[in-house]
Amino acid sequence: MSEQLGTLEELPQDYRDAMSAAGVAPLWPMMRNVLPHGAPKPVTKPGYWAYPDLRPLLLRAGELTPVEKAERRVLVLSDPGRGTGAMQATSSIYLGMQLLLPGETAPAHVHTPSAVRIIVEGKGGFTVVDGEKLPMEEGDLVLTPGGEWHDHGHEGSEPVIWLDALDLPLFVYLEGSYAKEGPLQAQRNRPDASQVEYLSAGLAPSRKSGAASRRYPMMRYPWARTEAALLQMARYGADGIAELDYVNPETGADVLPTMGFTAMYLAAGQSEAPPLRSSSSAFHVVKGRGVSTINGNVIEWSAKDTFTAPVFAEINHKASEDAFLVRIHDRPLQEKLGYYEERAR
Ligand code: GTQ
Repeated sequence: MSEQLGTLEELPQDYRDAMSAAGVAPLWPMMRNVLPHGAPKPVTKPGYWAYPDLRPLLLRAGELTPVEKAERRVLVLSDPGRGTGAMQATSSIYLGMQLLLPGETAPAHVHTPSAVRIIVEGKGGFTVVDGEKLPMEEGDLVLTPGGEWHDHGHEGSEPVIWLDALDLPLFVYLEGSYAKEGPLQAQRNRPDASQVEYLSAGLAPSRKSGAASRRYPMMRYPWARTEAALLQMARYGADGIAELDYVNPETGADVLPTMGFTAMYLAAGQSEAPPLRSSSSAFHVVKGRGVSTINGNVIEWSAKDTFTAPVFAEINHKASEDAFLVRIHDRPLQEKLGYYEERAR
């Protein structure tokens, strides 16, 4: 194995010109860029977005740009490693903070990427997915899987703000990202599946033999239940830490093909040093306060803040108050590609 590969500059100019003219280039000067030794070299840098900084900017967007002019009134959280305007927070995860004002609707559309909302603030917002009206309460996780029609509405009296997480970068990379517009959906006359069919973990509606189940049977994960489940786990665990993955209640699989979501609880004073993971991640703080170090960057976070970690990041969390976070990651995608990995520290 040679350590030092040949460079472009070593090659005679006439040869380089001839290669360019023929539309080819030598691999060896670029080999290590695409196949670095031992571990990837991510472009992504740890990012941190304090909610008190984003909120007034988003509310101002509400004054400056009517929803009709925006379709989705969103401020995109750009990876600092790629610069402002980058449509991605990590290699595979897009994050945006979306505002809907009372009485507004965000028109119905369907697209190839999947989206997930984590509700940050406000009452009365809802998303309709495939005819099912999903209330948006603080901390709820709401799925709008790729290929499902969705529109957003607002019946309350205060602004509603939520965090969008999409696997959009992947679809852009694949040149597979597009949307179709349509009329607002007729809503089914019943509460969403989290309130009707999947009220309790371990219980799923019984079906006639052979009856097909829906691909996405439950699209809203109410926060109140997530928090109660985390606290109950932590109560009977050893160390004041609990993690729960959001799963499809019919299959136990991750909720979406590409993105995974994990609810985390760290009791005040607890710390956690997860293994180095090949997945990139974003952390959204639902409640509490603490400090995380991501590749040496110290991030002091509190409720409603968001921060990110590149692949194989060294991550340390410490809660100064009881803290609840949702980790958004791309493990499901990496497992499908057969390379998800965790390395001990
Ligand atoms: O709410 O459907 O942040 O389509 C970006 C693209 C939100 C949405 C985003 C979208 C949406």
